[in-house]
Amino acid sequence: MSSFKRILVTSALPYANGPIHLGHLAGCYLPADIYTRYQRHRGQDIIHICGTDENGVPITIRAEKEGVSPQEIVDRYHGNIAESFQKIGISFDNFSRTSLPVHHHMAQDFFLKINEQGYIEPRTVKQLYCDHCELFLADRYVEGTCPNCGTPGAHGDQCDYCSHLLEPTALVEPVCKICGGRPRVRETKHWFFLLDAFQERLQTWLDTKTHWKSNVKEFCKGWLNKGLKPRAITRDLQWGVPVPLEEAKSKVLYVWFDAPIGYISSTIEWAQKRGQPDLWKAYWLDPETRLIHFIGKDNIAFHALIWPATIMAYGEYILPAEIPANEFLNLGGKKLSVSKEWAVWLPDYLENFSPDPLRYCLAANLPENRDADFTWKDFQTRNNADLADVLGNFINRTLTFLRKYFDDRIPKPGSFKGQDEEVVAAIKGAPAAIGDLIETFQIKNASQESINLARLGNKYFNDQEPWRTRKENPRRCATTLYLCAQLLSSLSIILEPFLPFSAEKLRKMLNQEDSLSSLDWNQGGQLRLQPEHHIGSLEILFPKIEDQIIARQIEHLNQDAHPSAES
Ligand code: B3M
Ligand code: ZN
Repeated sequence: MSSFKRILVTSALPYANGPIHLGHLAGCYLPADIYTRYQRHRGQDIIHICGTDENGVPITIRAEKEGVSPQEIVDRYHGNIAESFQKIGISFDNFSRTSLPVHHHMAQDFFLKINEQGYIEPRTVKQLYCDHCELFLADRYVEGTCPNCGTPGAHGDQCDYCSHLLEPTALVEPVCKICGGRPRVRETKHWFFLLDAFQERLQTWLDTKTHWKSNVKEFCKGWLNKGLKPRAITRDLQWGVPVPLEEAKSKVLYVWFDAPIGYISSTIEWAQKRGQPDLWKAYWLDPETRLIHFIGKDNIAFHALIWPATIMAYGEYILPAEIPANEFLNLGGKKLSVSKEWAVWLPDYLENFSPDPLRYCLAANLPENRDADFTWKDFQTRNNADLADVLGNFINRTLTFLRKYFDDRIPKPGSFKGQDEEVVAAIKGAPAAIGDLIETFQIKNASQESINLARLGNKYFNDQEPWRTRKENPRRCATTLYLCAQLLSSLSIILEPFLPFSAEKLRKMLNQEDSLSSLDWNQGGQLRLQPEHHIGSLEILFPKIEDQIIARQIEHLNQDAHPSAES
């Protein structure tokens, strides 16, 4: 397990144009939260920074669809998203929004500085224009067949299917997303970031990232082999960060130019809220800060190439040390799709279930190296088998036995032998074994290693037969229950990053009221409960989820979905 002077974790800023769905959680927010909670409990100086992405076409399209202002859309969904993240236990240190003045200021500062450095130039370009809507069609205002993979429904700036970045004029048979009309090509002026000027420096920098995940390395290699090209970073829109140039008055910054700068502006806001307005500088200017961007694979180009080039062009801030991009989470074997309403929304989930079963089900099935699939049946199985029958059962049988035969107290053990030593070794080794997996972003395996501690506990309980030794060999029985209780104490710390709500309840049941801020990860490897320690009251942490509850969710999902939700 390694330590750093400080760690700055960011997770991708969700567009404030709709609720969070399970794909978002599995893509970056849940792994980022598990990683951050773990590092916090090791006493690592770490902050988790995020916020809503409130500029650009994804917002204005939603506003036009609903006939309301963009401000009304971002106000509604900033609140909706912040609340559902809080309820599912994503523990950000700051959750800002890119419509705030602090962000507009930072994004304009970036544009002006990079412009002064000579890495931005104006160009007259051909753009798609809709005469009917009297609008230049950027990004999601136009849709067509992707020239790269042939999938229809590609946006003007990116194909959701192959993640390829596009220019609207490259689309095959483009149509205006507002009126369905055929746009025509018209000239307009935009400002281009000279991304190609950074080809060499990016290649040299990426060559040092040999340990990065192959999905990120392969994607960047593909782009660099094709040769980087200048990219337009302004748009003919009213909503967004105004371009700080007199001759660009009617234009705003392209949302993907300003959004990653939102990581910095959110950190500035965090420092201001703490009453230490300069504290953000240590996180963004000190090369000893370890910057980690948690993202989904559709954001690799922006985070591993364009944003680092932007930082290089600006010339002061640190570059990302890690970009553990996840693949996609599918739903019932089909691609999760907001437009086709084939999604499980987090607010809907939270109305019917508690947070930890979903945290665990997603953590156990994260799309770390390949796409994963969420089904309601799998969710029920993970809850009923792993959480209720393994973890819940081990908690319940140990604490009930202590209640019935040891007067709610931790017994004094005899000498350890055979299987006892195995249990002691498993406890002592847990923090390092599971910590190493989390630190190398193998969070799915880490979740399974953690629940295996409870599996070991059940096996030990069964093999030792305390119900028999209670009469025949009380000393042996006392040793068994002493070690089962130590395993529970270890689990109440080791499980905190994955199941924060249940881990807290378990600590309470063990009468170990460690506050979250004083939790020490390494104590998960110690035999912490002293003989005679009095345990607290018992509760059932993981009620079983019945078939009819799941059937209702499956029906609800199929009812909402457009028939076109493709497989
Ligand atoms: N708003 C989310 C997306 O592409 C985008 C991420 C910005 S991170 C700076 O779905
Ligand atoms: Zn139109």
